[in-house]
Amino acid sequence: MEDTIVAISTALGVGAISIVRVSGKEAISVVKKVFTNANFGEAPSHTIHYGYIKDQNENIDEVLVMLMRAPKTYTTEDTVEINCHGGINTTNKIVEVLLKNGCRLAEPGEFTKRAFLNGRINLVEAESVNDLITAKTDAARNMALNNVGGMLSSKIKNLRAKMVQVLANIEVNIDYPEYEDELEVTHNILNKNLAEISTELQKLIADSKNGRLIKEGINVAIVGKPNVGKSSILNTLLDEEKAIVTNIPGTTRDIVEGSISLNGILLNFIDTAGIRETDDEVEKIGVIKSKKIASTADLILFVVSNNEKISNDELELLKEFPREKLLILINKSDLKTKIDVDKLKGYEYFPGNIFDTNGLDKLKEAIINKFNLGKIITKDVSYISNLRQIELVNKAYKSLENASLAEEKKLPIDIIEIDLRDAWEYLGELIGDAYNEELVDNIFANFCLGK
Ligand SMILES: Nc1nc2c(ncn2[C@@H]2O[C@H](COP(=O)(O)OP(=O)(O)OP(=O)(O)O)[C@@H](O)[C@H]2O)c(=O)[nH]1
Ligand SMILES: [Mg+2]
Repeated sequence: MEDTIVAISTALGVGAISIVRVSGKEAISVVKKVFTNANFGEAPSHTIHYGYIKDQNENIDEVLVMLMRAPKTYTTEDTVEINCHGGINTTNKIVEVLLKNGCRLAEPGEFTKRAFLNGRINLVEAESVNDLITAKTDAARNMALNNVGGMLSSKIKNLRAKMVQVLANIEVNIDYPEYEDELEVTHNILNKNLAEISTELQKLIADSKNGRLIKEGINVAIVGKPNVGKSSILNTLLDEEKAIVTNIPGTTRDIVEGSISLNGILLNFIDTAGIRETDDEVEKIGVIKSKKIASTADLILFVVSNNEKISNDELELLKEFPREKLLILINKSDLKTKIDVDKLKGYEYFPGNIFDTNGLDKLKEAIINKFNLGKIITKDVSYISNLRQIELVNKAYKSLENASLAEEKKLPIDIIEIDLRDAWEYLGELIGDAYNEELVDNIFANFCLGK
């Protein structure tokens, strides 16, 4: 935190402009040493300056430099952003010059980590910055932006405030146990408040499923035996010739991926190698991979051919997958029906083919129904959405349930207090009120360099 850090904040590649960001106590004095504009060092905050970045006497690039003095900056420290020409050599050279003059290269996410450690944003807001950068749909971006702005953390803070009120009430009782009436009142209030908080936590947990869907989308593995038309289906869905299609069984060897947005939710389709017994070494690896992809997918689109009898191998394979994760597409419905659909009794299946887009509309409809996508509110929401957050809210909920149970049994009030305090602490951990250094390092390690 004492070091002055530097990093390229834009993607490294050829572009009109790149931004090199510097933050820390020496940010202004280091840049002053390598910048030709003489007014820069004494200029007021939030001003832009024109000049050249130089390496001793050699000009490196013509730049615009943004000067932002603490504390109204991203990190709350003195911050300088150099807008240079967006060439790889130019940008790297500017970083090199700054390193030579006293900066240290920032770690991934270190600017945002400083914003957190310096108290400008809380942990949930910091995580949302990353969500915003990686958002792939309008809904994901909208949710992340709300959370960067504090929508989710204020929900958590309100819950904690309610808990504190109840805790204070309990404290009064522990301090003045001689008032019997007071104890009765406390139990009544406690009952009502615990129920209220519990409902809100339950809602947070229930909504987190939507949060994950909005943020990560749905992974759909397209699996089945060779030649049933899996890759053709992928191409039709994406409206793009992404995967190779031939009438030779065993065409697809490796996975091919592509995504579309459905009701604002990202569907990631993963086409896999047709599953069959084979002596071909490459195909074997493909088959193992297909099964692995299917086992981790949110949905398995199992493709069979309308034009063939369903084989025992296919029926055996179907049994390997959890039924609730399966949708069966009877492809090639334009061809003569030879399949015996009775064998698919108990499974959710529907016909389709790659020439009739309405058929694939049915597939989309089936996915919408399966994941309740029609009911998900994707606008102006602030769901919890990562595993860390979900785990902590679950822990808070469990502690609260224990408190409610103790309350029901009319156990001594200080026992209830312990559970309630635990719940309050878990939510504190969620927003980073209390944090563990290793955990914080882990969170920010997933960020891009320069953010
Ligand atoms: N008539 C008809 N032919 C189809 C349909 N879908 C795919 N095909 C044909 O079926 C053959 C196999 O298609 P692919 O998409 O390569 O099949 P696959 O399941 O990916 O096969 P592997 O990669 O070998 O596992 C090709 O000749 C396609 O043109 C369909 O709906 N109707
Ligand atoms: Mg294929």
